[in-house]
Amino acid sequence: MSRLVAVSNRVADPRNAAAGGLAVALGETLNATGGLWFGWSGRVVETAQGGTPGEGELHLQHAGDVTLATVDLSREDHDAYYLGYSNGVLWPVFHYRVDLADFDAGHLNVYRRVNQLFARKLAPLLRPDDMIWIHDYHLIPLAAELRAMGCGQRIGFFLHIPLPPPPILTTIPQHEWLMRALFAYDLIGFQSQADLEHFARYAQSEAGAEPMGDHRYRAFHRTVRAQAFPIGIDVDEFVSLGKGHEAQETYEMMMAQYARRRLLLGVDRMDYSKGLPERLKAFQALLAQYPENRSSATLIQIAAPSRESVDAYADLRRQLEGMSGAINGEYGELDWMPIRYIHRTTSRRRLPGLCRAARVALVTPLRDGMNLVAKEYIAAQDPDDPGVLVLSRFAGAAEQLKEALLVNPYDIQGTAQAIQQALHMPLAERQSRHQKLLENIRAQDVHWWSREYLRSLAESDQG
Ligand code: ADQ
Repeated sequence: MSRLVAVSNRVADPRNAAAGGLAVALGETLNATGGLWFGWSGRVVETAQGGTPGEGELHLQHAGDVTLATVDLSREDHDAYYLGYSNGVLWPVFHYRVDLADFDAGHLNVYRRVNQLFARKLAPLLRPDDMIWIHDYHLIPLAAELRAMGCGQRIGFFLHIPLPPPPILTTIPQHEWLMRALFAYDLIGFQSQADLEHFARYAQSEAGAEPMGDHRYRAFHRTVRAQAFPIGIDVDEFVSLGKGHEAQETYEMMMAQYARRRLLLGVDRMDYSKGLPERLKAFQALLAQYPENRSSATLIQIAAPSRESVDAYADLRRQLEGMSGAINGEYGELDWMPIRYIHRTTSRRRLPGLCRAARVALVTPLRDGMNLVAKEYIAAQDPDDPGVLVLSRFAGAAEQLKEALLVNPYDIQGTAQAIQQALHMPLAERQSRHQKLLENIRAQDVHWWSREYLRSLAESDQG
């Protein structure tokens, strides 16, 4: 088996399974192959350290058999690459929010320069038969930069966020450059069939690509394989986290406090893609239209701080604070507040307990690559008395989780009705929906995801 080289914006210690995410997904293969994980160190150095601006220092660390290689970034590079282009242009447009994109700020050059820097630092660490797996929108041009330096290894890319259809994608002035860069990979993975279809449509209509069968497309003098690989969670790990002391304690505390009440739960990063204002409006509509929920239903909304130096995120924070205050002011009683809004990260160890205590989960993004909270909620339920998942049809997860109550989060009244249905769903229906959902997230868990992806990468023709 080839050595796995994983590349992502942030790097984690794969021995720390409780970190969740990519550490769990890639840890197994990285360990088995004595792999290398490369990315930004998370450190911003105020002045470039002895070199040309942006020339970051490389740090090598060992985590068991895995090598972690990370690079520092200068303030200027970090701000333009990470905040400016990745999160100021690619994130909003890929989430269909063209209105929030800042195309004029000129961050593209630095986005490219940082990818070149990563390529320069990574290339000397590579071996000829390595298999390289690059993750997410921060690093789209990395393979092209590595190829320009003569790297002929198999290189795959996985996009964790959605890919919008051509009329939206082409609003990015450099869309052709970005898509050409994608053709430097051997395999491109998307979260959903919808994203894959958008890629195929773009490739055909904008790049004149011919579909060649077996998931392959040829354009820009290269052939690339493109497929959907919906990312999953480590179900067993989340279930065992749920048996831990902190999860149990959280569950018991919630059950004691909300014994007479119905608990609804939202857990997200504070991000405009997650549909948080619309969710609060739908909850408000529930209280207005179905008064039996007053003094009874409580929404705990946890919104972890994220990218706070980007304006749109600071605006969202103010909006949510205002809305939750207004709804609590209108409907609150001396002994009941409808919304508990928490602007902090919850410990991952407590999360399963919180999920298990909630009768209903509201996972209602306006657009989401996948959304793992939906899957974690299912994994945390008691199969004998499971809660109900209300899920946006615009989350990648909706392609798999058909037995959830699927909603259009822009339709406030429709979402309120679905929440009401969830709160009153008979036990037998809850059980049968949950059983199918659990089978689904078990069949396509995170280990399935990395296995399938790496198998396809190993099989893909090069170039
Ligand atoms: P995110 O946008 O960060 O990820 P998501 O998949 O919902 O979104 O969450 C990732 C992880 O963060 C989950 O394990 C979740 O439990 C945790 N998390 C989220 N909010 C939290 C909070 N308030 N407190 C504690 N933990 C929290 C991107 C894409 C998603 C895609 C993932 C993985 O935007 O669509 O599912 O990558 O590919």
